[in-house]
Amino acid sequence: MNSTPELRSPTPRSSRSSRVVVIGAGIVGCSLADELTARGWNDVTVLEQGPLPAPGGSTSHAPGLVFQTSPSRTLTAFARYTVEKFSSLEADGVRCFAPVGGLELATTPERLADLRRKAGWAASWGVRGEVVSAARCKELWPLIDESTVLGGFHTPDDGLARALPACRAQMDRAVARGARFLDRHTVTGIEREGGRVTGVVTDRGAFPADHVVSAAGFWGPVVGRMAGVDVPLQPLAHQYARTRPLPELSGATAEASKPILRFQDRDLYFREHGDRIGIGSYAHRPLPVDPFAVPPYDEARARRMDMPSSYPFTEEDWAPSWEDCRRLLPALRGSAVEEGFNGVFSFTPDGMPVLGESSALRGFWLAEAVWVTHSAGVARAVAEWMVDGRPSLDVHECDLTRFEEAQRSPAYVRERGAQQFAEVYDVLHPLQPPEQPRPLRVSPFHARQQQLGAYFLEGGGWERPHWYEANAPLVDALGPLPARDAWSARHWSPVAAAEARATREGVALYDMTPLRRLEVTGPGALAFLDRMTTNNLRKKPGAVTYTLLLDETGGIRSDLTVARLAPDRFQIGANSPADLDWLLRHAPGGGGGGEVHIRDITSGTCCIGVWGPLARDLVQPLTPDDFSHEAFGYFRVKRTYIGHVPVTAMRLSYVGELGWELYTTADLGLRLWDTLWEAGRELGAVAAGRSAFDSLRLEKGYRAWGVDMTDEHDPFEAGVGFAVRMDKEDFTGKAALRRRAGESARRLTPLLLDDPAAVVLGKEPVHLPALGSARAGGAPAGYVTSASYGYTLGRCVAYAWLPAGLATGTGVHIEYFGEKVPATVADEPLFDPKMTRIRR
Ligand code: FAD
Ligand code: THG
Repeated sequence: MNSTPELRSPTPRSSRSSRVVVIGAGIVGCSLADELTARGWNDVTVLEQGPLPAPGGSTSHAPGLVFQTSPSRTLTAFARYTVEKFSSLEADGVRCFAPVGGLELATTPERLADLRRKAGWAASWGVRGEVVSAARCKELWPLIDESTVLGGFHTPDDGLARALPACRAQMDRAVARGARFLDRHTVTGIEREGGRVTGVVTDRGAFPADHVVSAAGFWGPVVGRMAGVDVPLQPLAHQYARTRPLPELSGATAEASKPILRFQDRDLYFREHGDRIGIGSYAHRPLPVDPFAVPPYDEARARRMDMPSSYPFTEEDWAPSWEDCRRLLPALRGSAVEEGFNGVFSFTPDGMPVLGESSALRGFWLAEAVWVTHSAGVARAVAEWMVDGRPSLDVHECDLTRFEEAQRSPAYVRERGAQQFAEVYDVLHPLQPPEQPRPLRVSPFHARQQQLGAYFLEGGGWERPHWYEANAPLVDALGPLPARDAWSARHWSPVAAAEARATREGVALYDMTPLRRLEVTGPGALAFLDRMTTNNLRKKPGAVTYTLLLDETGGIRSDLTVARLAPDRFQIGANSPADLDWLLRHAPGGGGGGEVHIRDITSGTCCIGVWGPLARDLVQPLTPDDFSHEAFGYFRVKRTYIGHVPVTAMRLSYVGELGWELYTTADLGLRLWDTLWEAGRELGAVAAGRSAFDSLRLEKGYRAWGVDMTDEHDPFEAGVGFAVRMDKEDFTGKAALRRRAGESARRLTPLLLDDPAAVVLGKEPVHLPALGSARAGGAPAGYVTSASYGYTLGRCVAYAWLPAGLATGTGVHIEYFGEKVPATVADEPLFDPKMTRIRR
């Protein structure tokens, strides 16, 4: 990977002399030392408060089950690398991975369906797996009572990671390359100067460093506090027990021979330990642990079951699970638990790891809330990030900057962490909102939305209406809609179809408040934004530009709208909190100076999208300005008034209709809503929600960053090359784009499902029958990113990463719950390709 001169990062890169201190010698710290030294960063010191080789963190007693498949492509890729790497590692002659396979059981139809969905993810992300019969489950695990089992998901390449040997093997390699591991060193302080980390202090002296990585596991918040960095993870205890030897397993020579087993319907998992069975349970109440109150390692007390990360076994929490175990495995009826403990590990508000460099303290990195399963993949990503400036895999779901400020309070982290524990094995719909804490963030229109019967889901802490029951009477006029399967009918309503139609035929109000807004001001603002993004921003005030933030390899960091409000004043429509971090990180003076000043104005402002063919009829009478096409063109911005409310009006539309985004301050939001609502009455204006919004944007082919495209993709293969001006002087990523131009073998491809009644939801594998890839067990050609029913088109629209060059009309199969759903490669945009609806 090249580092191009236009990237001016405050972090020193690729200097062989970077001194790294890693805090913690659990599986993450050991893997990281290995991955860093493998990249030539040999000045690595790992500081560990406990004694090696089993210092007493979560790794010291992790049973090491590795189920690779997850809804997250990133986590699955992490896990695949762990399996690959540990399979090649040995310590004391012991292989660090035992490929016994994995088996997940279904005892309810809902779970069986979910396993079919999971088989889809496995195929999409490249893990072998197959949904199998109850009889096959019994063959694989003869001790189960299969009478209540409906089927299972068998993954032959899953298995057991031997966590401590894997620590040893990676530690030894790192040490051979020059790393140091110092145990019985407790880090007590993080030293910094001028916003950068300079080293750590321990009970046995100070260690200067250019980079400090906290791999302190569930102690993360404690180390974070030393650095002044919030670490959003909640430690919780989880019960693990081993039975007495079972006669049924006597004579077992191997540590384990049967697949690792999950019984999610009862929140349980199992593995063999020779002739005993190890059982883990998530069925009990959440048992939060205060990381600040964890007793230090006590040499006198320490045994495997008595370490800082293990608390006494609470029998009363175990009892109901034991009954469930004995029902599933009748051989346990004559047995008992021999030893058990409540082991502590980390849960984050969204269940994902927290990785990356802190924006509050440069050079201070986090690699926390990581399972053994994902440890090697995480370590590789963090090492690449430190050495090369970015991981090769898209890790935005794990980036510590993903959390909104409102999602970092201890109360939020505690509640959501406990919920993640409780939901670990639940069948979760992709739209399922958290129950608590809600409502957290609401737009100024919230009360009106409630009056209209909004069906709220949640995103980024925001309450977001998906449709409004007040529009239910419009459904009758639609004609019959295809029936939905139970899964795709969740968090969905036919009212969304009515709202989509109202937008295409009349006018609708969309609450766009959660759309992130940044303000960039100062004499250096234009030059800065021009250098950071791909499109031409050197236009007169009044212009809005769709443009891309690329990283130095040409990968898409985000797509933005940049409105030039005044010569030195820009308003940016952005995606995630990471965009703010990225801009601040690269701005002269850190974005807080007079030259360039960057501010997130989302919370203090609000936005309504007024879209549809009647949008002009609605807005024009309310404003003193001329909103005609001639006076207020497409992708233009004006400061004006709507009734009493001063607004910034931008003429653009993510739903592909005539109209405006109207921005004002939060205090005036309700007035803006009411003004538009009153005026809209005679035009039949409706409020419309995100369900319609998603459908309309996919018909129009507008990409969603983080879903359809990420930093793994370049603009050309993602279909947003039109926003790149290669003739522009220079911008981050330009040199890399020139190098990779035309190389791409893949393309974000629009698909239309053939059957008007069929739907898919996203993440499904796509097969190309013409290439023979639809054979049973054959690897898919790609996977769906976004999908939504296109109510205007009368077909479900899906976008998928597929081999480049597929002709329009090519037939494909999308695998949905194990069924092959035929679809056809289409020309985009699928709707209004001549833009006659927007430009008029
Ligand atoms: P740790 O192993 O906790 O390492 C962190 C280290 O940092 C510790 O050794 C600690 O002593 C050290 N440290 C902390 N503070 C300081 C300081 N100030 N100075 C110096 N050193 C410090 N995962 C799976 O993938 N599969 C499983 O089957 C599985 N089962 C589990 C069962 C149980 C009962 C438990 C408790 C966890 C299980 N996990 C499992 C989770 C997994 O064990 C952890 O997520 C993983 O081990 C975390 O590794 P780590 O390196 O981040 O943390
Ligand atoms: N509104 C505003 N900012 C945004 C979004 C938004 N920023 C983030 C995200 N959404 C950006 N995504 C898009 C995607 C497409 C368009 C606008 C924002 C769009 N594209 C037109 C097209 O492709 O035909 C116009 C492109 C052009 O003329 O350059 O409108 O929703 N404020």
